[in-house]
Amino acid sequence: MVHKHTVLAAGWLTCAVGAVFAMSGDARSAPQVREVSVRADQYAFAPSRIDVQKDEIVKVTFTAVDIPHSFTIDGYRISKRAAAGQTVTFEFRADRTGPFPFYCNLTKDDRCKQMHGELSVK
Ligand SMILES: [Cu+2]
Repeated sequence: MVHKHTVLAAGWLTCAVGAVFAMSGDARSAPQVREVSVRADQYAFAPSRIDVQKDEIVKVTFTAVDIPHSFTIDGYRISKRAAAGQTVTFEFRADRTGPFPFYCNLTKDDRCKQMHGELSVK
C-alpha cells in the first residue's frame, strides 16, 4: 500500500515537472497571442479598430449585445456570427499585413450595413 502511493506521487511529480518544462519551451518558440474583445451593439463595433503585429495569434472574443451580429473579415476569410446576447471566441494567425476592413454581414436588419471597423496588421 505504502509502495503504491509512493509510485503514484513520483508519477505525478514527473508529470508536473514535465508540464513546467513544456510551458517554458512554448513561451520561447510560440508566437505572441493577442487577446481582443469586440462588442457589437447598436450597429457599431467597439472597438472599431484593432491593431496587431504580423504573425501574432489573434484571439477574438466577439459579443453581439443587442441583436445577432457577425464579425466578418474578407481578407482573412473569417465570418463569425453571434446570437443576441451571446459571445463567440475564435482565433487566427495574422499572417498578412495590411488594413483589413471588418463588418457585419447579416442581412436581416438593414442597419447592420453601417457596421464597419478595421484590423491593422503591421
Ligand atoms: Cu449586425
